Amino acid sequence: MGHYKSNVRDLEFNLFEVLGLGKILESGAYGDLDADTVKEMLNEVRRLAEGPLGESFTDADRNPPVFDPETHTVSLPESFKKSYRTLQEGGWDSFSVDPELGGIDVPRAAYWAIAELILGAQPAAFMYAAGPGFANIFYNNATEEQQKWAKIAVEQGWGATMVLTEPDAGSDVGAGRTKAVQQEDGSWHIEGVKRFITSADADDLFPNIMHLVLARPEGAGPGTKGLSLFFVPKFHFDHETGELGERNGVFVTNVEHKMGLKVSATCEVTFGGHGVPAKGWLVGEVHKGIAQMFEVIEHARMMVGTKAIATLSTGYLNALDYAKQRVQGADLTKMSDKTAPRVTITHHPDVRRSLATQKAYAEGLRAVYLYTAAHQDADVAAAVSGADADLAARVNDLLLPIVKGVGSERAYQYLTESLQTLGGSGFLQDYPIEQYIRDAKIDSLYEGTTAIQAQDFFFRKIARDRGVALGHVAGQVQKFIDSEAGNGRLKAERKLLATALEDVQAMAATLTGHLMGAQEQTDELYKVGLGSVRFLLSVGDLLIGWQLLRQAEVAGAALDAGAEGADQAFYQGKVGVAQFFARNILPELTATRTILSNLDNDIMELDEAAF
Ligand code: ST9
Ligand code: FAD
Repeated sequence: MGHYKSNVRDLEFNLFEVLGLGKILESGAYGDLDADTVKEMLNEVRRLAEGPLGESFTDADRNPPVFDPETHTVSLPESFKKSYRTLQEGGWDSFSVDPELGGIDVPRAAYWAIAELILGAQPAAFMYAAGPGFANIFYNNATEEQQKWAKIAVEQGWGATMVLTEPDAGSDVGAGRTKAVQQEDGSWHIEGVKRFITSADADDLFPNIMHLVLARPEGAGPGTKGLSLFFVPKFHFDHETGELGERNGVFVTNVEHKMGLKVSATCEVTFGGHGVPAKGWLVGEVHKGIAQMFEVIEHARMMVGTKAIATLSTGYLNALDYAKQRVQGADLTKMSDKTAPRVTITHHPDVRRSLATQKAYAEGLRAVYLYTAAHQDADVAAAVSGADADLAARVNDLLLPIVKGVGSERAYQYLTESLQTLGGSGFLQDYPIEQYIRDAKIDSLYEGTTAIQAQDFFFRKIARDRGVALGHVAGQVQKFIDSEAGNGRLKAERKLLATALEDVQAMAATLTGHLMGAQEQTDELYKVGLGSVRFLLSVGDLLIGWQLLRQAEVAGAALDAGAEGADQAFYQGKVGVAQFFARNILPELTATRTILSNLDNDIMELDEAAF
């Protein structure tokens, strides 16, 4: 048995019992794809994830990539390459690209559910497998001539990278100095050094690598708007036949030594520094680099959040498994009886509290990312929340920083509870949880740190959107609160949810007040910055609570209908965890509301020396 513990039952519950995907598929909107086929796909990938894909998880951590500075190449552990190939051979790297590129039309919710299994078992493999997806985005932005290159990239199974970051341009992408010089033949020479680039070399996994690079054309303006997006292949190729040719002047010049996610090679990449020009082509022949790159970033942020949530889920399930077997101490009610029988640790209230919290966040966040994914398809969104295509896109935009920012922060926070459940054994490398924690820490950092997600959420996704998407989601929560959900049994919990919604709305109003106030007094903006991460996490808790209670409603109905055996336990778990979250976590939002309503700028005024 490998390290990875999947939860396909919960994925199916979300897709078919909560989101109602079966009905949408029945309408024929996705061709021949029906619910049974999606279930088969999930089970096929589960087998892969629990078997050969996850098999190399530990070995790949202990034997990280090796960089050869002479040849500018990266060697990956054989065990990992073997795992990766099982993903490729199954076609799971490319099945979801547009049909004209050879993929099948799959609802995004189903796609991300499948992705969760891969991301939980072997996250780096999913990241190396970005080539077809990135080629798809390139295809959608490309000139007719470039579309042929995108097709070649998919057909030949190229790898791909997204290249933004530089030593002095991390969160502040617009500070990038890498330059692009136009050539007479219409191509460009890229010159500069990028760092922290994922999968910039990948041993022999791919025949070629497509780098999507942000660089500043000579004479272009400052900031992100002065950046353009370039397609820079590792090897030149015949633009008609795809036959590979000379090496292009883009070279890996270092590989980082990291805390976790070690088998994912994080590279310094030098363009045009080794006597060979790094030739690139302007994507779509238009200078819209940052907007084009954000199409990639949106997918990558969704991936990062889903990765974190997948890791929390397997962490929780490993902890649960251990807790059910580990015998230690007597039942608390028999603590003074030294001869009392010893019990498994699941009998201890604090272990129960911890397991329930882990379960609530793992399953609640899963529901949130799948609800978000449901808004990535207009027809699914219409069925799930009544949003039209425009609103669906706004809701997706609104929720991406929740999936990414909240998913990563909560996963890391509660994976430590998973480790704690194992006691001292959790600290050992005999169990996967210490690696989960190391591997998941990156999720709150790359693709925009949590602070950046929180600012994106408030300034762009709420204020700039004039609260349209937030209003729609809040309306959905309110509708649930006002309903008879739970047939009388969830009444108290719906009330707690109502308080949480009011708390979040008050926080939004407070931050908006500071934003407006900044027109008169600019340092009012600091208060938004001081409160924004807590606001993001609070909205996350509200959405998790709402989704868990919606699930409890569905589960309650299934129980009333006479669910038995494993199903009965599953549904009882849904009701139990939703009640636990509503009673134990949601009330914390009231304290955060009070804190945010009393924000002051004192620590902004404190001299740096006083820190
Ligand atoms: C990285 C990679 O960290 C890590 C992992 C790599 C893994 C690779 C594999 C992934 C595989 C998964 C995917 C599978 C693919 C499947 C595909 C299937 C088809 N939304 O606010 P402004 C745009 S990479 C959309 O003024 P500043 C917009 O165009 C490194 N667009 O920003 C806007 O113009 P306008 C990641 C957005 O102050 C323009 O930007 N690095 C959004 O100039 C300017 O906006 C980061 O993430 C948005 N949310 O710059 C950097 N926001 O307003 C983090 C902005 O006119 N830093 N735009 O519309 C930031 O995000 C900064 O806030 C900043 C600030 C750079 C945007
Ligand atoms: P900084 O931007 O220096 O941030 C430092 C701290 O300051 C953070 O806590 C941050 O939240 C805070 N901060 C910074 N600016 C603000 C602000 N305006 N407001 C509030 N707080 C702020 N990049 C790529 O282009 N391609 C990749 O494939 C890629 N893969 C990566 C893989 C790994 C393993 C790592 C570690 C990084 C990767 N990155 C990649 C880069 C990654 O996206 C950046 O590290 C990230 O965006 C943060 O930038 P930084 O490290 O320079 O931190």
